[in-house]
Amino acid sequence: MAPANEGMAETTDFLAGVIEGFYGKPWTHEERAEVFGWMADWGLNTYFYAPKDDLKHRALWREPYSDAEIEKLAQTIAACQKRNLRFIYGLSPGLDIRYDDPAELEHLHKRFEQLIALGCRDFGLLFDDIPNRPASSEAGHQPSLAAAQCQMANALFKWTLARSRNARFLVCPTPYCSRMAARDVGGKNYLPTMGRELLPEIDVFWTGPEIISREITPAHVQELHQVLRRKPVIWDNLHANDYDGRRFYCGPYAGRPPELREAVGGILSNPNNEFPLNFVPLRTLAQFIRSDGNWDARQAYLSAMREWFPRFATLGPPVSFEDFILFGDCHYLPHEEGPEAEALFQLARGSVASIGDTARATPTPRSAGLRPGTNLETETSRVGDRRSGPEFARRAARLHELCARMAELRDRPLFYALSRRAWELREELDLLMNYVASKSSTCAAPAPFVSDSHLPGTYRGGMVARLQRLLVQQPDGSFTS
Ligand code: GDL
Repeated sequence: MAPANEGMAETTDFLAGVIEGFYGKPWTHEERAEVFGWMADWGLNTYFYAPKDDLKHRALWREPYSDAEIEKLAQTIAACQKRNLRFIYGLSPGLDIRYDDPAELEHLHKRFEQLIALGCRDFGLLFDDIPNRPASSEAGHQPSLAAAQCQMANALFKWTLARSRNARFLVCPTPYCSRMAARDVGGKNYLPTMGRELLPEIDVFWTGPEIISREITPAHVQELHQVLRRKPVIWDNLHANDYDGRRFYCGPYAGRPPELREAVGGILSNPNNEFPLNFVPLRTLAQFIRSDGNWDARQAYLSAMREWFPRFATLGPPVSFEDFILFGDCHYLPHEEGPEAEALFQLARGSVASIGDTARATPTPRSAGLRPGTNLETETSRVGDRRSGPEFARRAARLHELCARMAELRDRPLFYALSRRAWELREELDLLMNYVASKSSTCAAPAPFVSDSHLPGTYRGGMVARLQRLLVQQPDGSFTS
């Protein structure tokens, strides 16, 4: 790691930090104050306020904040600035804004005035996740949605600059990743129009090839740079979990080489909804921002997990660091498990496949065109191996025990953030361990295996689970019935 003053983030206009930009319950003031402390300690410099479900941020964007809300925001802005961090306020008017109505710009001014009065200096206008209606019905006299948004953003930026000299101003486009751009989300030629018509001082957000990008390369970003005529600022959803309530991610900031830093105007992570689960994601982002060329995401993860570990103090005897890593590896990144979890999965698979006649030969990850470690069930299959059984039983029992011990965590907010996921993991391990043990027992009659704790209706039940079983996703992403 480079010493703190050597990282490129020292160039103060490089935005490095956090965007609270997810759907769901916004963080509390106390949680934000805690993240500001982490960021200041770790050398991150920016917090971007954009919680989708702050009603006044999006659904009720025209309504002024009440006195009580202003009071809370004032505290948050003060706490942020006390740490010397840049506070950027984002507003998302795109659900229903009428671009050709001058009264709408007035509403935007009124909201920004409320924020400027609190000391906020930097702003963002977000047009992500809005209806993709034809430009004619929503863009007024503008020839396209992109042109209408650019005109509005330019006007608001100039208005802001007159009140906040040197204001940083960012826009999130309606197509904010390559997949969306390729499908003409926001209309044809949206990005070239934005590149041409948006004032060059305004920054543009980008999430990469995908909304949740496994990798973001400098080459990818440089291509976009040509179109946008500026370096994009990465809105990084790698650790976001608002799209799947059963998961969270505590793996490292990964899949982005250090050279990416030169190619972008900043990197802001939009992480897990559950605030306490973001220690490692943000710690490793900070390490990445400051690293020299020798970046190793796994090493960064292990060192961040070591720092996070004291928070896992329990009422009873300490949990082992080795088991803690296994648990973390089960909640690693969207597209891959950590190596310890992957090894456990392969042991489980080998044990199950060795029982009865279920062993099948299916394509290996490589022949299916996928990377090893991709966590699609259909991707890897091993012919059963009876020797997997004892090792699986040993490791699964350790993990099962750790999940149970989570209930004893002294840090209760941390436990509450983890409890449903730990519970679910424990339930699945319990079922598999009992299944393997029962089927492997030499004196077992060839009877069906039943678990009293996993009964139809209460286990994997409910409408969502039933709907999920109707379609099967193939390794290439397509669906079959
Ligand atoms: C999105 C949303 C974001 C959400 C994330 C993950 C952007 C620009 N917008 O598409 O609010 O948290 O996906 O679900 O990323």
